[in-house]
Amino acid sequence: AMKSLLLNQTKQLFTKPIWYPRSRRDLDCIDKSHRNIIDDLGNSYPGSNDIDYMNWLSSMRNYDTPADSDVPDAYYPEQANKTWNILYGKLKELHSLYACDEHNQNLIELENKNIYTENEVPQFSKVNNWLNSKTGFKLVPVGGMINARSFLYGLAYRVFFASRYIRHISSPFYAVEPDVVHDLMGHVPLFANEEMAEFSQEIGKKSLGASDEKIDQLAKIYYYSVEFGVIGEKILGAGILSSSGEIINVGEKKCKVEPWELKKVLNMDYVLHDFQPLLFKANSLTEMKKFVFEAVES
Ligand code: TIH
Ligand code: FE2
Repeated sequence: AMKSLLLNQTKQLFTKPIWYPRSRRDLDCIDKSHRNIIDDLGNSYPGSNDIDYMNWLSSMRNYDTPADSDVPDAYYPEQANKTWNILYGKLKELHSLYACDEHNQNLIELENKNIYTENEVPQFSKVNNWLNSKTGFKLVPVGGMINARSFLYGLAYRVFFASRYIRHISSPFYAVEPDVVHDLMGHVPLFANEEMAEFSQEIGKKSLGASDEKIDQLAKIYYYSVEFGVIGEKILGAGILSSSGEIINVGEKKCKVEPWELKKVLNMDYVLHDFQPLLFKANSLTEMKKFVFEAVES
């Protein structure tokens, strides 16, 4: 026993504790470099042959605003607003049929308050004002998909790292990476819901200073609840709600849906650039919250 005690103490001396943010302001020190999906996909990245679009896209990826201050407005060319317009109408209609009530209630409120309109991409400043009055969640722009640890650290402080660029107009119905439509039409209405805000934040809190292995588990729990969860017969996950193609695929029951179970979730492989083959459901948002709280404890 003595020997193992000594061994443990020696180990502690040599393993550096993992730094983690203790406040929103500390989030400015995390690694926000993002995956380069354009390099991954090359010519099959939608819009890769549209030079004006690709230039705009790279300018939109190139900014970094502090988590603690207001988000400056972004510039959207006419084509970007047109893409938004096409998708906004289509998604609203599909959400009324297939999205969970908690999502729809808040989407209607955003529209009634003129925060969302069909002709222009909404600016984060307006959205953040509203979110702040609901749950205190805040959108902070990043250039693309950042690493899981950094992303989860944001959630611990009700900060959601989000995209301001929009998918190319040539393929509006499915995007290969999260964009502003995904974040505004998928995530924002649900982050204004306190239960959803609570379990999202809980995933984030458990990530603070966690081992790499634990981070991988938390990312899967996040992915199969917040991004791709199902509630009863309706859709919860933002990854589905922002793609009209995928909503229809799930709504018409072309995708398998099984009861949410941690063991199964942790055994899944991510599907990032295509429709999901298998999703997991809870009977209500309250039950999903319970599943997530249990899952992050283990
Ligand atoms: N496929 C989603 C959409 O079309 O909006 C975007 C993504 C969310 C998560 C991964 S890719
Ligand atoms: Fe997302």
